[in-house]
Parts: sequence; C-alpha cells; structure tokens
Amino acid sequence: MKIDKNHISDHNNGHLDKHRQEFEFLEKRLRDTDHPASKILDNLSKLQIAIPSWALGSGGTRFGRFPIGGQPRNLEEKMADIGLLHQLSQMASRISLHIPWDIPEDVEKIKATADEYGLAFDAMNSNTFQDQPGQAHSYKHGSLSHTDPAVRRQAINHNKEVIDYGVQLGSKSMTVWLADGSNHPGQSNLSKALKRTGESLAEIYAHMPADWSLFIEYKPFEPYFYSTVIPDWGTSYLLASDTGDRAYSLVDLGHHLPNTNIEQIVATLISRGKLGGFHFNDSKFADDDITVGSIKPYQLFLIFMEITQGMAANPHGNPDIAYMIDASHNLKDPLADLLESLESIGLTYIKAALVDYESLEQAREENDISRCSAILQDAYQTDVRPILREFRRRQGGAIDPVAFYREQNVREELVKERGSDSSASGL
Ligand SMILES: [Mn+2]
Repeated sequence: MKIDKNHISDHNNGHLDKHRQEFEFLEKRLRDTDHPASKILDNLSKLQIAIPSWALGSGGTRFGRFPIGGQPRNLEEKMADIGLLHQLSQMASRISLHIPWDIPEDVEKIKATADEYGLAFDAMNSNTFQDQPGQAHSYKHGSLSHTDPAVRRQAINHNKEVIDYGVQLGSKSMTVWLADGSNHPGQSNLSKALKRTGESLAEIYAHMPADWSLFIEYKPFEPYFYSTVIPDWGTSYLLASDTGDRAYSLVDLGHHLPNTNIEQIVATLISRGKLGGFHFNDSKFADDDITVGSIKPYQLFLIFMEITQGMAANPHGNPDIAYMIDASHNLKDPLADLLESLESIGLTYIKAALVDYESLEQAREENDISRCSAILQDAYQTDVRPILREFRRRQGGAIDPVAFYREQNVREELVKERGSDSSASGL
C-alpha cells in the first residue's frame, strides 16, 4: 500500500509549529559541539535497517498463534509493507528474504517492485531448521553438522541455491543461522559436529561470488536445549576466521544468555574486523524477539557507543554492518511494532552520536570514573526526538510515523484489501 504524499504533508503540517520550536532549541544547544545537528542529520541517511520478510505477519509460540488481518500474502505484498515502513520512517530501505518462504518466481517483476518502493535486497537467509515437503532427507538430527554426508550435501546444496536466488536479485550477502544441536548429554560428538559444520560452511562460502559476504549467526539454545553447534560469538568468530576473509560473525541481541555483556562482544568483533551483521530486537528472558529498546534501552545505547567508537577507529577494516530487525509479533500489529523499533534504533543511534568521546577518552585515561558516567548520562538523557523527526521531515517521511499509521487506519485498509484471514509465510 502506497501512501499519498499529500497525506504525509498534511500530517507534518499539523505537527510543524511544535516541532520547529523543539528542533531549534536542540539545534542551538548542539551548535558549538563536535556533533552539530547538521552532521547527525547527514549521518542518519546512511543508517538503513533491513526488514525481514518474515516479520510482517503475526508470529506465534509453540502453543498457538493469534493471526492479525491484512497480512501480506506473497512477496510483492511483503515488499509493499516494507515500502510503507520506509516511506514513513525513511530508515527501512532494505529487505531480507528467506528461502523457501520467498522464492522469487518472476525475478524481473520482483526487482521492478523493489524499485517501485525504493528497496534493495539485503542478506539472504537459508532454512535447514525445518523439513520441506518432498525433501529427500530430514533435518531432525541436524543439517550442516549431520553425521550422514547425504544430509549435509542436501543442506549445502540448499544454501547454494539460496545464494543463486540472491545473485539474481542483487543481494550481496548470506546469513546462516544453524539450528543444529542436541537435546541430551552424550547425544552428539561436539567436536566432530563443529568440524563438519566448518567443512560445510567452507563449501557454501566457495559458492559465493567474490563480492559477497557470509554472516554466521550464533545462539546458545533453542530449538535444542543441551547444545547448539554454534552457541556463542567465540565459536562463530572461529568458524568465520577459518572460513575466509569475507566470512563474519552476526550478533543477534536475543541470542545471548541473560545479562551477557553484548556491547563488549560488539567491541571485540569490530576490533578484529569481524562483525558483519547485527539483528535488533529486545528480550526479558530469552529469544523473546520483542520491540527494540522496549526492555533494555540503555544496553542498546552502550552497543551503539561501541559501534560508533569501533567503526571510527576500525583497525582491521570492519565492513559497514548489515543491520536488520529480527522480531516476532505475537500480540502487536507487526507494522506498528516495526515502526516503534525503527524509532528506537534511530533515537539510540543519535544518542550515541552525542557522546563526547574525546572527553570520555581523557577521563578514562585519568581513571576518573564519575566523569565517565557523567559524560554517558549527558548524552543518554538528551531528548533527541526532534532530530529524528527533522530527519524524516526533510526526507519526505512522517514526523510521527506511528501516529500517522494509526490516523490513516492503515491496518483496516490492509484488511479490506487482503482479507481478515490472510496469512504470511514464515514463523
Ligand atoms: Mn537473528
């Protein structure tokens, strides 16, 4: 669904007086710092977040699913939904596809639809965590790490096929999240499983074009509860290092045990040039996949601080990080929720840009701990919403995307167009 530009202008005009006052106040405050509003606004346009095709419908748990109406029924409609998110937020110009849920039947048509909405294809995602109809071998006991070479062959070939689809669409990267693992102590030879995984990844890597990157995602548990083959960043880093220069680790916020210092992992990976991808979400207990910044917003700020500092220093040439929102929406309207997540990412990115890193570094050298904390708080406590609103206004987006989405009754329109029992493929 495409929004009439005049509707967005009307919305923005209604907010303009108040917005101008708030923006001018903040702009003045930042004018004589090394991070004036103009610089932040320029940098914001480079912050683009991929939306995965599977995050546009209602998710569920193993206990059930409560569908929402108006879900996208095919890839074109998924792109239309992401086009809408991008039109309002100006921050979501990338789509991440999943095979086999999004097999592009007509590549030229899919590319034309992407152009129409101003979208580019981000990382491709393979799936060896489910059996597909008609598949010769089952993944019940693993895929890339399986004991049987025939199962590994099938899983490797599937990953190669995903790369081939991505090449046709102009994607430049591949994400492997491997669900392989075991549920019972003694079930798996842990070191053999890791070795077989490394060999499988090497074959997948060799199939990628020379300008592609491979992202290796890790997760400590789920769907398996005793061991996963790639449980942590260390294992992912090890596999990426063994696999090749264009293989990187991927950090998903929800794929850590409670209270893990994720910002430190980010700092370490960037310092070795090995942080390729980053998946946003938030969680209270495990891989909850809820709205970005809704539970631990300060952690997100500390992560963005490490990214800002790490990418400024960048001793090992870490590439631009591929950002994606990996979320699941069990109760909320997926589109409203994604708009909230984009808002949260934008605001936190700006707050991290406000940190006076020079003074912070000096205070660190002098072991002045209180001063360090004060510098962080000075940035974190700033209300930066006017900058993000101004960014969207200048780019043709909505000053308040979530409010606009509600005012326009977008979900109701989508239900009219697609029906109340439409279903999106995916989890
Ligand atoms: Mn993920």
